[in-house]
Amino acid sequence: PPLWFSPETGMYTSKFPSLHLPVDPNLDAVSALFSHIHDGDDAASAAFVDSSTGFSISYTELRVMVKSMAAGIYHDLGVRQGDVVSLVLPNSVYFPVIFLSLISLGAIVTTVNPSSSLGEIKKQVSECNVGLAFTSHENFEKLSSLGIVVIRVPESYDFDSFRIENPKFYAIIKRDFGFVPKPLINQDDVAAIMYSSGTTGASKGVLLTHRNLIATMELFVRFEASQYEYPGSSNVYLAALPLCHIYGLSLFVLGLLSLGSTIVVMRRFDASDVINVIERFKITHFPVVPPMLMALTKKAKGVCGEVFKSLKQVSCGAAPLSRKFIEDFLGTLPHVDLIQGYGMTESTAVGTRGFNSQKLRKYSSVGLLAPNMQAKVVDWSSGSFLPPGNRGELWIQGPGVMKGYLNNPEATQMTISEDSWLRTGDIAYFDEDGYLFIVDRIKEIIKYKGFQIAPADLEAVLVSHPLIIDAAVTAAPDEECGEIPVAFVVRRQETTLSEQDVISYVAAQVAPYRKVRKVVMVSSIPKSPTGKILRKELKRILTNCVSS
Ligand code: 4UU
Repeated sequence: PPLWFSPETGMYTSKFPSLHLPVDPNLDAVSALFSHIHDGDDAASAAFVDSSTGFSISYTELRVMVKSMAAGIYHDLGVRQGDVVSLVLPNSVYFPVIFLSLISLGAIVTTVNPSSSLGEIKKQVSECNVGLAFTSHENFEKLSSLGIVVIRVPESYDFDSFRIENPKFYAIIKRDFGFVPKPLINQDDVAAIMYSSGTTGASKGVLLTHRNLIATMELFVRFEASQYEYPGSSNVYLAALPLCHIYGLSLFVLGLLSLGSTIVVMRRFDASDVINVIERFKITHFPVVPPMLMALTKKAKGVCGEVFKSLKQVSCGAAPLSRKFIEDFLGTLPHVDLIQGYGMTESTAVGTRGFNSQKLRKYSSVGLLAPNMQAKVVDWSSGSFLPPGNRGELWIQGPGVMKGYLNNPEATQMTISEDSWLRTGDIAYFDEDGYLFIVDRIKEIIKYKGFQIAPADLEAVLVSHPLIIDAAVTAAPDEECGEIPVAFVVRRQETTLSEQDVISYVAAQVAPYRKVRKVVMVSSIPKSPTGKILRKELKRILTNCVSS
């Protein structure tokens, strides 16, 4: 057997030597990050650039801004260690500044997708006990209605103009350092609460510690860059992934900053604009989700190859990438290295990456286990641990794995075993070279364009309708979006409630990406004797509807 698999324990270990992670128990993630940035060339180069205006923040300025902002948040807003603050923000160069300032104070950040509905925001704000939120003008009214302190983050990067238009934010970001007592932060203190539904049920707060954030920085981002032939500081990354999701957060708010790379931030992904941005800013690396890869390929077909001269690597993750998308991309942009990565919110995005993929090009693999990570492939009927070449549920272990779910010991216990294995809910196998392939998902989540949708969240909305007796939600495959949510609905006998009525009802209460896109009226929901929805059965009904 290969060195990286033990038949005795059934354990896969990373093929890469372990990295020494910082041992100081009182190292916080922000200090860990800045410890890698030294005065000199790196400090003068741009950390962030806004893709539409070209406004930029150098590493020197970033360090100062994070300190000023931390002082402003401490003195003017009264935030203290352990307080939970919500970021309901689209991508902007201020997002990372606010995030880092907050966690440097020992405060905890919970990120909310800015397209969320009032109900969704309210749930998260109350579960996390949020007293303060940073948001953009679109969500200002919504958040203010929740009776918490709300700080509006300006769209403008012209300090002189927002000093007048938004003096509150100006005062915070431009504050003199003054004296801010340095809190004693333990690596095991929670720094962020991200939302995920895990393997089952409604979406839950994932507790990520400073140790987890340091792990993603070191094992996912810095390790990958150490495998390149060129220095990480020379790379220009395009940040079009949402910063509120773990994939974007790990890269653009944490890891890449420790390398001195330049990050060009797009407010939102726009395929037509992306080509111009790649050319204008000489983007070298572009992390995407599958629908973005497809859109990029489509646009690239009509464009002269010169435009993409700078582009070295496109990395894709968060959802399965079809062979068709891969082939189409390779045929269109053959000079660009394409790799996949795999991770979860619950593992702080640490998992596998196509590290060093120049050697073996296995495009449909999600890559090799990151350093310091272990895995098992578990046979779900016998519980035995499977050797390379065999499919089973993937379990992973290592310093990226979350502390647990917020206020939910049952869900934590179901997800993390006693000997600290994280059950991923993904079906996978390792090949004879140690490359991981994700082949299926047994957990309930639906992945729409890489975003998570928890069926249980939509089911709760559906059954709140007075004319709906029962409901269940499952995924239908979709070429462009990966999967779309389909609702099975049992309506009151005497009503004329239509499919469109159901779609509109849900759409009014959830973020646009989470809305139900198809409705099937049924006379009952298939359930087990204990009342659990039989999701496999739903999938079977769906396949029959499509084929008949
Ligand atoms: C098939 O989506 C994420 C994290 C994405 C990520 C992390 C590190 C991408 C690239 C990278 O290098 O987190 P969640 O919590 O939203 O969703 C996690 C789930 C996984 O359990 C799996 O079902 O998303 C799915 N998934 C993938 N599926 C994630 N990456 C992949 C992938 N192929 N490459």
